Amino acid sequence: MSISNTCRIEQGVNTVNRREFLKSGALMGLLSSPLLVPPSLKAMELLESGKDFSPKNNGERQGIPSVCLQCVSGCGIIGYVEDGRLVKIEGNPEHPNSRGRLCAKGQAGVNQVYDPDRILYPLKRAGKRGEGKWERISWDQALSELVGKMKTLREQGRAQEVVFRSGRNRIGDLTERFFTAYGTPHQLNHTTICEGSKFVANELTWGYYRELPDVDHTKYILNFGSNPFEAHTIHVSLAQRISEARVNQRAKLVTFDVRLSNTAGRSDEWFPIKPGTDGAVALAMTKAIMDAGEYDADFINTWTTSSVEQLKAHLAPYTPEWAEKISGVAAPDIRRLALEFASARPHATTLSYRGVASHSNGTMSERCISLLNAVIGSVDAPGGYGMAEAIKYKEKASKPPALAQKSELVKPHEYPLASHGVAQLGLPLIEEGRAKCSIYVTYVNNDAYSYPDTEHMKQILANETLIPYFVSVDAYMGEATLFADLILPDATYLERQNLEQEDCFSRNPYVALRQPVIPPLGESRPFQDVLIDLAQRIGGGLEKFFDFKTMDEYVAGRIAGIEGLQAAGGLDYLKKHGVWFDPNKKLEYYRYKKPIKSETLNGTIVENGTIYKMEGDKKKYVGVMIKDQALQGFIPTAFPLSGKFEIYSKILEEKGLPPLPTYVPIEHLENLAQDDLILTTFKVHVQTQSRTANCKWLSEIFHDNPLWIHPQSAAKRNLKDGDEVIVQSKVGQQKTKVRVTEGIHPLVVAFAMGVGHTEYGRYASGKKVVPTPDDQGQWWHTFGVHLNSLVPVMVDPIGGGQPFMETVVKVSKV
Ligand SMILES: Nc1nc2c(c(=O)[nH]1)N[C@H]1C(S)=C(S)[C@@H](COP(=O)(O)OP(=O)(O)OC[C@H]3O[C@@H](n4cnc5c(=O)[nH]c(N)nc54)[C@H](O)[C@@H]3O)O[C@H]1N2
Ligand SMILES: Nc1nc2c(c(=O)[nH]1)N[C@H]1C(S)=C(S)[C@@H](COP(=O)(O)OP(=O)(O)OC[C@H]3O[C@@H](n4cnc5c(=O)[nH]c(N)nc54)[C@H](O)[C@@H]3O)O[C@H]1N2
Ligand code: SF4
Ligand SMILES: [Mo]
Repeated sequence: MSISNTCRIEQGVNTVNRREFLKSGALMGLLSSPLLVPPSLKAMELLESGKDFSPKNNGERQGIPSVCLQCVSGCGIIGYVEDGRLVKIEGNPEHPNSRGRLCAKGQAGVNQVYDPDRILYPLKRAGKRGEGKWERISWDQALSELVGKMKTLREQGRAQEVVFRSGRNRIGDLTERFFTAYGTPHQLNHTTICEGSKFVANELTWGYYRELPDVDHTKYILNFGSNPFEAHTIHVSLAQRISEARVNQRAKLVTFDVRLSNTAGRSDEWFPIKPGTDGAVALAMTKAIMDAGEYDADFINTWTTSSVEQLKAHLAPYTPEWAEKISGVAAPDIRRLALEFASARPHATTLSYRGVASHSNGTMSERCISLLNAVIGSVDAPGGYGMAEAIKYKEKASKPPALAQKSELVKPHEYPLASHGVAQLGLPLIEEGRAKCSIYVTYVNNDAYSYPDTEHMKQILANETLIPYFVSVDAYMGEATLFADLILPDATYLERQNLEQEDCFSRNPYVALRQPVIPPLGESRPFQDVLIDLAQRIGGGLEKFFDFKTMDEYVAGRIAGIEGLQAAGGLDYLKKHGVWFDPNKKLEYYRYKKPIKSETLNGTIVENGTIYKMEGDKKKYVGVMIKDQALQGFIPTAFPLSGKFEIYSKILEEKGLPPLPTYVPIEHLENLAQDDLILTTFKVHVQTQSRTANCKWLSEIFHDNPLWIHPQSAAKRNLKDGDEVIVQSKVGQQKTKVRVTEGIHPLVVAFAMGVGHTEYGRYASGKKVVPTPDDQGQWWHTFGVHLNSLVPVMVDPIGGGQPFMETVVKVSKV
């Protein structure tokens, strides 16, 4: 059963492009998400012909390998170019993670390049801020204006009045280099409007920010609030492996989601859980496992900071019956699933994402979920809850020294454990006066669409006293970019260059190259090149840290220390193949048990069982003593951990927070009034966040997002499918339509992210940015409703995450 909105394929126009596209993947995807399209024969032929995708070998049609950025997953692609025009994108079969598969969004990347509303020239504001009137200017004029302002500020000792914000920034190494050399600590990211709380939970518990479930070998997946068949941050690579595991080793997939997502619909069992209560279910499952004696005592007693006795005592109140009252998941099911999960050990793993992380108890709930893996000893086991490892670059170019000033915008002092910052507070704290902002520079960012309380965010962006000068580096007219004073037209991801790595489910760490498959259109320029240029123009020492002339030179410098890649041919190899990995070097299982070489132990000290090396007055983690052996342990990243799996967290204890995984009820969801509902939000298979609704092929399939509502809740409000409603929260109200469906918890209403734009060009909003007549047969004129203006800015007090999935609302018929 498909629960996505019905598409209108039958009624659309029949251009050749479109038909090819549908044949090649989108239709198949719609019928059977996940959208996994095998590489075509053409790609296979190329592969067999000596694995060389370089243009000269392929005659008229050039195939250039690169990396997709329609979402964050980093799938390998091949862009096919005919007569200088990008005509098609397919999967790169050499890529160890995506293995030649691509989703519909990946294929629609062609649309990003040729979007008729794309910004191709530098633009200067000509009317009032946000009015949408622009004057085309030259690059020289644009950069002179910006450089003038930035130089003056810096000379006056006010470099910290420049605030930089990026969203999906894949050149963070360069932007950090630039803005640190310039002298501002205010470099905001978007992690906490995404999955920040999950990262913090993992960093507090076992060091690495994200788990790498070994789905290839797993027999049991307990999925709390992720939707890997449509979303998840490594979507295609994960979805294809879950599908295979279910066939190959009959792995069982159990999903907890407030809504019948496409993953829930294709799971063995789906539980419509009450929002924000996953932690309670996970704790009750853990208790059931402990009570039945189905736990791994050795792992708990040896490798964690807790013990079987302590855990049993702590879990005593968390009975399945207790969890049933909180979550709505029946106690017998909780017991049964817990024992099934434990009996598959160690080939069993949890999977979780934003359905857990995007709550005000996100960090704690995520810790409850990782505990499940610890008690059954599946941590880094075959088929279990693994850990990725990145290949380290050794920067050749010298790096600017760290700045002494810390940023109150990036890391407000109230949230000392929010290691990835608190992105949603960035603009509100400027308004509060926490830091002065004279120039706001944004890159791949959309505060006015993707953030909570968007009407308020827009007011801040419109306020020239708070933000006197706003420069947006963008390729499209995003809702935030509309407020800019200066727009620098970026090249699309198909026209720019950077290195890429994502956690690889085949346990093959790899390095991939995103490279231009065609030169930038119009006068657009990759921001990476602009940064190199700006550093020279601003000078004053910045140029020292940008002593490379081109991205080629910089990228070659970063990979110079990777021996295997160098032996294979370095940058040339990456340009030909798009990706490099050492097939003989798979991540081993149980790496935490690896002995430490005796020479590494020279000059180390041991404190409470943790081995350190002193670097100046700083203790650097080396390993952990286990039964008189020096072993690698769980390597800390953001926090000073012990090297054991920290079920008991001293760091949390010191902050007065529950040191053991604990269920923290979400107060405002506990005290709902009779007619209150909980507004949640989700991703769909063919749109990504704020960034793909301009793709004609995608918006043709998905352009409307009526609010999902359960028949019982609809009946109480006298609503039928398609009726108009007003949704009201404490920060705003908005009109939308409803879709009545059994596939949602009766207390919940849900809207899809990705559409409902008010800008972003004709295909996303009906508004033309560039007045060309060519609409390529656009037949839809509804664009959905985005409800982020109803979501209040909130903060998970531990991990800093923005709770997007717990807005209390009233829904009434218009
Ligand atoms: N309601 C709701 N809100 C959500 C979510 C949700 O599920 N529901 N999800 C959250 C999550 S997980 C995330 S990660 C965030 C995502 O937040 P977004 O801001 O949507 O995502 P990004 O991809 O970081 O930034 C996209 C913006 O960058 C600009 N852009 C697009 N392409 C380019 C380009 O090639 N170059 C440059 N320079 N700019 C470009 C455009 O203005 C575009 O709007 O949203 C969060 N907000
Ligand atoms: N197609 C597509 N793929 C994407 C993206 C995209 O925009 N589109 N964005 C990428 C990014 S940046 C990210 S961070 C990932 C996000 O990947 P996911 O986290 O997998 O996706 P989401 O839709 O954000 O949230 C997952 C699910 O949480 C459910 N949920 C809400 N509240 C609760 C709850 O209290 N408990 C439980 N158990 N479930 C709940 C929602 O119904 C939703 O189905 O996806 C990435 N991949
Ligand atoms: S999953 Fe993401 S990276 Fe992979 S093809 Fe789809 S949009 Fe591109
Ligand atoms: Mo995200």
